[in-house]
Amino acid sequence: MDLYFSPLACSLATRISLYEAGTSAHFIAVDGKTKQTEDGSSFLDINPLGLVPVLRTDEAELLTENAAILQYIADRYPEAELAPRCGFAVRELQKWLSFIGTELHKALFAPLLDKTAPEPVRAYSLAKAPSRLAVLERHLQSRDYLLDRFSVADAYLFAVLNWSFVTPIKLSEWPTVHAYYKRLTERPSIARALHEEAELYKAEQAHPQPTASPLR
Ligand SMILES: N[C@@H](CCC(=O)N[C@@H](CS)C(=O)NCC(=O)O)C(=O)O
Repeated sequence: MDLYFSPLACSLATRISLYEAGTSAHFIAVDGKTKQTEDGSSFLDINPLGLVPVLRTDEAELLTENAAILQYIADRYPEAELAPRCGFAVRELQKWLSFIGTELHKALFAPLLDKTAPEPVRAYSLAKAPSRLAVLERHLQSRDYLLDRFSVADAYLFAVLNWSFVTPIKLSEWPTVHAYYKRLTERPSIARALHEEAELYKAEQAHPQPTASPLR
C-alpha cells in the first residue's frame, strides 16, 4: 500500500490510522509547491487536484479523499476496530468525517493556512471558529472520543486541530477540545506519527516554499 502525503497535512490521519492498525505503508512525500513526488515524478498524474492524501491499495487502485481513505483503512483492518461496522454509529462516523472535512478542514482551517488567501477571506473563515469549536466542546464534554471509542474520525480531527498552533485559533479557549487534543498526543500511534512528520516538516521548513503551504 502506498500513501502519498505531505508532512503534518491531513494525510497524517491516514498514517495514524495505519499505526493504530499495527501496520504501515510505503509513504511517498509530495512537494506542495512543485507537486512532485520524492522520486521526481508528477503528483498531478496521480491526483490532478494536487491534493494529499492519495492511497494506492495493494490491488493498485487509487483512492482520494480523507473520508474515503480513512474508512477504507478501517475496513481493511477490521480487528483494529477503527470504525463501527453496523447500525446508526456508522452514520455518526460519516457525520463526523463530513463535519471535520467541511466545517473544520476546508471552511475554517484551509484559508487560515493558505498564505495566498486574501485577508478578508481569512477573517471570514476565522469568524466561523467559535461556532464550529463549540460543537466539539459540547460533544466532548461527556466522552473521550467522537464516537464510543477511538476511530478514524479522531485521527482526522487530531490532524486538523494540530494546525491550530500555526493559526490565530487559540485551542485553550475551548478547554475540553484542548484536553482531548493533549490526550490524543499521548496515544502511541499519534505520538509516533506526529514525531515522524514533525521531523519531516522541520526539514521542509528549512527550504521554505513561498507560494504554497503543504498543510491545507
Ligand atoms: N477533499 C480533500 C482535501 C485534501 C486537502 O485539502 N489536502 C491538502 C493537505 S491537508 C493539500 O493537499 N493541499 C495542497 C494544495 O492545496 O495545493 C480530502 O478530503 O482528501
